[in-house]
Amino acid sequence: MERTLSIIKPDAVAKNVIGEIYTRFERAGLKIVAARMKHLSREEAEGFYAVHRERPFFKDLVAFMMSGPVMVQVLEGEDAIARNRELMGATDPQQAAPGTIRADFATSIDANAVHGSDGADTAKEEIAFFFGDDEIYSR
Ligand code: RTP
Ligand code: MG
Repeated sequence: MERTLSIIKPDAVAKNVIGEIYTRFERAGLKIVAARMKHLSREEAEGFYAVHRERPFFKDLVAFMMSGPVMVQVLEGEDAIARNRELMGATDPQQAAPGTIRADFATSIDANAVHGSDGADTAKEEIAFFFGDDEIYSR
C-alpha cells in the first residue's frame, strides 16, 4: 500500500467537479483516507511549491493556488503515486491524454485542476505538510 497527496486546485473547485474527481479516484481503487477544504495563505502556497521557487512561473502559480479554496486529500492504494499521476494526465491539458482529469477539467497549464505527488519522497513530505498522523484514517 502506498499513499500520495492530491490537491483539487481552485479552478476545479470553482467548476463544482470535486465529486466527479473523487469518483475517478474511487473507480481506480484509490481510497480517500484524509481530506480537508482549505484556502491557502501565501505562506502555505509558497511553502508547498518551494521546489519551484526559482522557476519563471512561480509567482503565477502561487497567486493561482491562493485564488480560491482547494480540496486536499491523501489517497491510499497499490501504486497510488503513479496511479494518481495517470488519472491526472500531463501538466499541460493540451498534452493530456483523453479521459484524464486534466483533459476533461483543466483550462490551462496554470489552471490545471489537480496536483499529485511525483515520487515517494515528495509524497511523504507533502502529506506531512497538510496532515498529522492522527488525521489519516487508514482502514
Ligand atoms: P503539480 O505539481 O501541480 O501536480 O503539477 P505537475 O507535477 O504536473 O507539474 P510541475 O512541473 O510540478 O509544476 C507545478 C505546477 O506549476 C504550473 N506550471 N506552469 N507555465 C508553465 O510553464 C508551468 N509549468 C508548470 C502548473 O500548474 C503545474 O501543475
Ligand atoms: Mg509537480
